[in-house]
Amino acid sequence: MDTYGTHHENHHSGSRVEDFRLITGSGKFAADWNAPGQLHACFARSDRAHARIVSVDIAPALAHPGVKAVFTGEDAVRAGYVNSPNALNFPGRNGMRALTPKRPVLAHGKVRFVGEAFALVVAETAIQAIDAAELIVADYEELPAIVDPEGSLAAGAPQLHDDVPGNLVFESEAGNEQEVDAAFAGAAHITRLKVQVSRVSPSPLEPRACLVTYEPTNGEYTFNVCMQGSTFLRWQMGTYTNLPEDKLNFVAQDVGGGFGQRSTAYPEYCALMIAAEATRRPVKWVSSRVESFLTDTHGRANIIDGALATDADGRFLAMRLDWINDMGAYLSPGAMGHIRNTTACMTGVYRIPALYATFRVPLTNTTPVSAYRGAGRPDAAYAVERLVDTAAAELGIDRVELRRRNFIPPSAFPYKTPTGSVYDNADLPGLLEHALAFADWAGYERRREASTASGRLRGLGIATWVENTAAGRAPRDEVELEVNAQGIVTIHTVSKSSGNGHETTLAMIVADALGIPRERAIVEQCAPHKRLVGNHTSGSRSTVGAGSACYVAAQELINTGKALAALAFKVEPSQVSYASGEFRSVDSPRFIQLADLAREKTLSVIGSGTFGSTYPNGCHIAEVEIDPETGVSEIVSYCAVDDCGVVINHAIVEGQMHGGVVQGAGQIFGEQIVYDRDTGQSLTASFMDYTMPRAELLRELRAEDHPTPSTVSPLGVKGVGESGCTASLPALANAVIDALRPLGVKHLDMPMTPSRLWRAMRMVK
Ligand code: MCN
Repeated sequence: MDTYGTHHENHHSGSRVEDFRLITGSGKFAADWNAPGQLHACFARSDRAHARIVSVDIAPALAHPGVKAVFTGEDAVRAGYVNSPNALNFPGRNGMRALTPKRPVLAHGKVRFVGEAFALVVAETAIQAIDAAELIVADYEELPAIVDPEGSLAAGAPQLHDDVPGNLVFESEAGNEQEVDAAFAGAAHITRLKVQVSRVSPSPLEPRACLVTYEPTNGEYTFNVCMQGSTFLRWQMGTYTNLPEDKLNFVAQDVGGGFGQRSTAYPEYCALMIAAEATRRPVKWVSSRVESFLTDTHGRANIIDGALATDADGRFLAMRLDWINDMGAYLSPGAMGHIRNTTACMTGVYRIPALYATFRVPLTNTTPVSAYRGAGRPDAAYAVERLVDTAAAELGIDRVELRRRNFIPPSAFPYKTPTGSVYDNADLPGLLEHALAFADWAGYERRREASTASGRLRGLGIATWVENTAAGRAPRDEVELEVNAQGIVTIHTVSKSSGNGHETTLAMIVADALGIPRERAIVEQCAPHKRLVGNHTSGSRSTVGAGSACYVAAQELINTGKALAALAFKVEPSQVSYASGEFRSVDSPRFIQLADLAREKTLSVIGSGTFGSTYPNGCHIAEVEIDPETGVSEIVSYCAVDDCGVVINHAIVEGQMHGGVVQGAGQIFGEQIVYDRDTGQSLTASFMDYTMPRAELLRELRAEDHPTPSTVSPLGVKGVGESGCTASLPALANAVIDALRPLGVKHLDMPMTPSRLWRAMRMVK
C-alpha cells in the first residue's frame, strides 16, 4: 500500500537511470561547458574582513600577457548591478520591512568579508587570469570587524552598512506573546536552554562554475551554471541586474550537489555578464575550493534561546524561542527559510497550545548565509528536541513517555499549529512505537552495560520531528508532456536535480500513470526553450510539486488522447478507454496507440497544479559510544523510521535519508566554519581545517517507512530530501548528552569534537 505503483517492478530495484552516466564519468557539469572563443575569469578578492577601499591598481594586471580586460566595482555600479535580491518580503515586527543593503557585484567603496570579490580579470587562459588577479593591489583603510552575531547587535559594534542601523536587517515575531506570558506565569516547571546551530559550509563536490555567453543581436545572456533550477535563478538575476527575465537563459546538465547553495544568484555570475558584454566573448569561471569556503553561501548559523513551560504532569503549556539568525555581510534570498521554515513547524510534533518566537537578523563581517539542506528546519527541530530532552531530565519523566504524552494525536489531523501551519497527516504514536521496536529501545540497558564493561560511555538519543516541505515561490507547478511518433514521452520540468534523482522518479510517476514501461518516459529538466511556470528544486518540493504535476499531466494526456481517439473511432470520448498506452473503443475491437496520436505532429499537454505544503515526520533513534580517554565518539547504531507519505522509489528515499543523516552527523561531530574574532579571517577555508564527514562516521543506517499519505498531493507523497538533516541533529546530540549526563553534563554545543567532549568530561569531574 505504501509503495507507489505496481506496474513495473524494475522501478523499485534500486537503480537510477542517471547513475550509469554519473558513475562512469560521463556527466556534464558546469565546468565541462565550453564555448568557442571563450575567455577565462579570475576574481581578485578581499583579504580583509572590513575595510574601506581607498584605491585599486589594475594596471599591472592589464599589462599581464593574455589579459583582455579588468573590471572593478566602478563597472558594477555603472552597470547598475547592485540590487542583491532578497526574499524577506513580508512584514516583520511592528510592520518592519527587511533592509536590503546594496551589494555591487564587485565590491565598491568597502569590502565586508574576507573573500568578497572587488575586481575581475578576463584573459585568454585560466592561468593567465589567475596570475594577473594576483597582481591587483587594493589600498585599504582597515575597519574593525565583527564576526559574532550577538556582538554585532550590541551597542558600539562596528557598523557594516550606513543604511542598516545597529546591523539589524530584520526583526520579526511569531505566535502570541500574551498567551505565552500567561502560560509561563501559571506553569509548574520551566525548562530553559540556549543552543547554537553552528555555521557550516554545504560543500558540494562540484565547485561553483559559470560560463556566460552574450548574444549582441538580441541582448540575451546564456548561463551554463551549477543550479537547482532556472525559474528562481532567473528572477533573482533579473532583480540583480535590472534586465528583463526573458533575456536570461540557463542551461545545465548535471549538477554535483546543490544543498540549497546552488540556488542563489551569486554576484560573480553578474560580474561575468559585464565582462561577456564588454568583450563580446563568452567568459568562463571555475572557482577553487578555497573560494567555495570563502564565498559560497554558508548554512545554519543560528542561536536559539528557548524555554518550555510544563504543568505538574509534564504536559507542555507554552514555548518561547528567541532567535538570532546570522546572515553574514549581506542579505541573501535564502535568508527567508531561516524565518519562514522555522516558524512553520516550531512546535514540532507536540500539542503546545501557546508559542511566541522572536527573530533578530544581524549582519556580520562573514560570508553570507543562505539555505542549507533543511534551511531552518533542522535548527527548529534541534532547539525543540533538545528542550524536550532537557525537560524530561529536569522533570524526572522518561523522555519517551514525555513525548508520548505531548504528541498531537492522530485524531487531531489536519492539525493547525499556533503559527498557522496545517499539518496534513501523521501517526505519531504509531511511529514512535514502530521506531522503539525497530531500534530495540527496550534492550538498550544490556548494550549500555556491555559498553561500560569495555570502558566506554554509551548514549541513546531520540528525536521525533516534523518539517514542512513543498512550499514554493511560483504560483503553480507546470509540467509538459510531449509524445513523439515512437511513443516516447518526454517530461519537461523546471525542477532541476542536483543529485536528487528526478530523472528516475518523475519518469516513474508518468510511466506508471500511463501504464507504459519506464524506459519510454524521459525527463528533460529546465529546457531553455520551454518557459514553464514552476519552482526550482528546494524545500524538498519536487516530488510533491513537479511530481504531482507529472501525475496531473499524465491524466491530461489520457483525456486528450481519448478525445483524439474518439474522433478516429467516430464515438464519444466517454466510449474510449485507456490502458497501457492503448486507447480502445468500448464497442469495437479497434485500438490506437499513444504513438499513433503523434504520427503527424508531436502531441503535447501541460499539467499544472498548486499543491501546497506537506509535513513529513519521523522518529530517529541513535546510539553512540564515547571513549572517555580520548573524547572520540562513534555512532554504533542509527535507526530511522519516517513518514514521507507514499514512497515513489524506496532506494532513492533511503539514499536521501542516508545523505541527510550524514550531513547532520557531520555538523554534530566536526563541521564548523570558524572566524578569527579579531581579524575576521576564516580559520577553516580548506578541507585541512574543515572537518568533512568521512564514510566511517555512519557505517550503517537502518531505515523503515511509517507512511500516512499526504492529502495535498494526488500521489499522497510528502517530501524527504532534507529530512535526514532535520532528524539527525537532535537525535545525535541527544545521544551524546545522554552518554555524558551521568557525569553531570547537561548540554554541549555542536560540534561535539573529541577535544570538546574530552574537556567537558574533565570539567564536570
Ligand atoms: N522521493 C520519493 N518518494 C517520496 C518523496 C521523495 O521517491 N515520497 C524521491 C523523489 O522523487 C526524489 C527524492 O526522493 O528523487 C527527493 O525528493 P523530494 O523530497 O521531493 O526533494 P527534491 O527532489 O525537491 O530535492 C530537494 C532536496 C533538498 S531541498 C536538498 S537541499 C537536497 C536534497 O533534496 N539536496 C541534495 N537531496 C539532495 N541529494 C543530493 N544527492 N544532492 C543534493 O544537492
